[in-house]
Amino acid sequence: MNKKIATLLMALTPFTAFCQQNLKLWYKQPAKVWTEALPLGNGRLGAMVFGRVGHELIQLNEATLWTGGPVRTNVNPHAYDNLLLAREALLKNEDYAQANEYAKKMQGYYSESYLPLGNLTITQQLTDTVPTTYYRDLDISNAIATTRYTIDGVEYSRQIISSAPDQVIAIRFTASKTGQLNFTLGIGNQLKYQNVAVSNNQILMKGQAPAHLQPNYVDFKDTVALNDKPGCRGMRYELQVKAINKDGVVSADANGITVKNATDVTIFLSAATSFNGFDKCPDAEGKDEHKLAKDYLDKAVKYSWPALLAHHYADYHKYFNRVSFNLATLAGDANALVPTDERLFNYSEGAKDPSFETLYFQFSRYLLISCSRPGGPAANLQGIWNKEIRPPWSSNYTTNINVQMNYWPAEAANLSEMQLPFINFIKNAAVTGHVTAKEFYHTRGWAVHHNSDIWALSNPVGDLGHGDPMWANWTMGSPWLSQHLWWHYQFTNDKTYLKDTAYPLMKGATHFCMDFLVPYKGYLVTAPSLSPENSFIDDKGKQGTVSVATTMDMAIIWDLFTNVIDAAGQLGTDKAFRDSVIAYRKQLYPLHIGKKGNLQEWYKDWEDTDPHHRHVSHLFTVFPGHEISPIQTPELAAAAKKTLELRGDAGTGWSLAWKINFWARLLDGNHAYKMIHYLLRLTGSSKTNYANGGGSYANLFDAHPPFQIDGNFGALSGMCETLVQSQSGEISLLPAIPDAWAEGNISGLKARGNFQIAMNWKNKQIVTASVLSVTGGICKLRTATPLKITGVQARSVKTANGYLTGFNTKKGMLYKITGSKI
Ligand code: FUC
Repeated sequence: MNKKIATLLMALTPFTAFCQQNLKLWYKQPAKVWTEALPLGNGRLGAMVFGRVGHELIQLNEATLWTGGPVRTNVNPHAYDNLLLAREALLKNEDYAQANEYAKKMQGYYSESYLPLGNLTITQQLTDTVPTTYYRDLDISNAIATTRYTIDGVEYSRQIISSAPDQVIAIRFTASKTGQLNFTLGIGNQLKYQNVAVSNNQILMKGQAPAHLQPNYVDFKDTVALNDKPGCRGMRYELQVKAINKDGVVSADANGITVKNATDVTIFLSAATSFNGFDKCPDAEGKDEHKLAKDYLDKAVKYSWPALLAHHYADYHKYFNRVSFNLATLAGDANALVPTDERLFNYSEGAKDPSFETLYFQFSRYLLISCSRPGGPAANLQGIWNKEIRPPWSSNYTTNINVQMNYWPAEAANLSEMQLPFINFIKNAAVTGHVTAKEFYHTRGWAVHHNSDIWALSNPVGDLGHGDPMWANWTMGSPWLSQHLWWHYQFTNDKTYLKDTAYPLMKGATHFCMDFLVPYKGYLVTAPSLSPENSFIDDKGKQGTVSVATTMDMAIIWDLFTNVIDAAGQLGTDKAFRDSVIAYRKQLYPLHIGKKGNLQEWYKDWEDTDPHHRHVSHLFTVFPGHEISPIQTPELAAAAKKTLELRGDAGTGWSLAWKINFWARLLDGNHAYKMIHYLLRLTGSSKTNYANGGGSYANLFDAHPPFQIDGNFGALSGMCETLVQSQSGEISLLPAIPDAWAEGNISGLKARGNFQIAMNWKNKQIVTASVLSVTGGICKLRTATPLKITGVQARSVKTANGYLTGFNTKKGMLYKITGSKI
């Protein structure tokens, strides 16, 4: 961001009487379990800080440390023949069971897994194990975790950061009395590893990841071992630890680093892997992980703690400080004095705590800045935080909702750069997906299925017939991923990016969809087709999953076609292609309202096997799509609402988060708010629950359960959607503001067209607001009451749904707005 924009942004911050809220997660006791530990990250190096007294545990991750290597080609030469057979079974015979069998024969291999880097332990020699004072926190306005305790009159303090500018994790350990620090540092991992002392204050751990690992749900007994079979060996990794002491004595051997009689010690952790891109063998063609880690470390150790902090804060604040959000609260700052676990418990019990909601909002922004940085891999199912050698669902990328949800809030919450790793992943997936499209479907373009990984796997998973087609064979990855390519353009107005990056990829996904669609009874349909992970009861009373033209398939394709038509129009290019997409879009099997008044999920108005299923895939049309809206398509919006009512409010963490977005788009802020409450229910369970266990852990991580980060990001997106929406060519201010948020202010939210919004509201109506037009263009605002725009001739026009105020903006100009009562 240039200086001028930064200055203008400062001016955006509205003046209010609210106290600046205390953005900390804090606790009165150490973490017993991982979901009580506090996450730090610089996009690449992740740390989970337990804050223990005598035996500190810091669990570590490096974002590129995965099993496996580049994807194979020609994995299933029979796939295409079985596609034709599945189509015949579906379109000629309506034999869904038979189609299911053919679909199994269209499968390739499973994805790989994301791995932990290891554990750092700090064993401290203390005269007592029970401290007289104890405190730990995560300060999300500065991205720093602190643990403080007093024993025998000595206060010990550990502060820890994961620095993006210096690419190390740094821990400053101090004692309030001279020479009282006595501890040993150890490092270990569940992977095979070897520890070596490098010098008298430095050790390193090196190891290698397995060349392949089956997902945990496939073979629970499989042991994790280096796979030496011919071909590409697994990824190498290295962790280097160095202690810099101001006083006392430090020594090191292969077992660890020992510090004696010190007062102030800074510990540096540097790590790297041999990962060298999705298409390079991480062993034979890998990077020099030792040199990478050493170079980061050698550079960082030259800096003092204050210098490290200064670099870290400057970098972090650049992103985090873009948005401020406050809600009026009668409690003032009192709730911030309650420890976060208790606060979450009170909230679960129904306590009103608006500043907890804004803390959660900002925590999700914190998480995105911490787990997704330009140049690194996309945030996976657990962001970058994983302790398991065989993580749930491989901690990979699931493309039928989860990985997209990670990036739903990136643009609106003013963290556009954090979406770049995802865009890079999509680019890679288009490369492997091109081969998949050709080999499995004989189509142009690129195809991606249900799961992917750092290698950009794109084939249908299932190990050649062992996966259930209801998830394994889902085909709509490339069109759904393409939505994010388009959003990034819509929010940035970057035409060069549109022309060189987004459009060619979107066109490739469009080619795949055009070729995959088949004519059937006067329409273009998908066959085989799935509504992710859900099943139906057909006309004959039989349960099925593989069918024709599910609503989600048609909606995702409609979305891509609509976006690519718009993109080609904006670039003034490809007229013939654009015309053909328009013609295809007209023939898509349309949306239907079912007998219960709901939006139909399937080709026919079949019953659901599980009416409360966690996936509400057909409402892609409402969010993240925009085919249905209460303003433009009120009948369909009513049907979507009915669908949500029939589905019920319960679900997994991500399902609850999705429902916040649905209700916001349906302009029911109070129901959206109800879902926020639902998601912010304290749970300690890590036992997989597919039905109704969704909630939040004591460290505010989302609980599927188990932990999945998508719910954190989905909830942030939903909160943004209650405040600003911009999906239909206008910017709606406070479109679904809940009663509980009747008064508040926010600055720095983004809207499509590259506008930055600040608003101050009371009684759910705008008092003052401002729009910063970053790149110029027409701005159309929809509000409940008329607006005045300083220095601009603009009239608010009354419509059936509030007022519309349109005006032309100039690049870099800030427009001040006042609301008026009706
Ligand atoms: C999809 C969901 C599951 C889980 C998994 C990672 O398969 O249906 O609930 O979130 O992704």
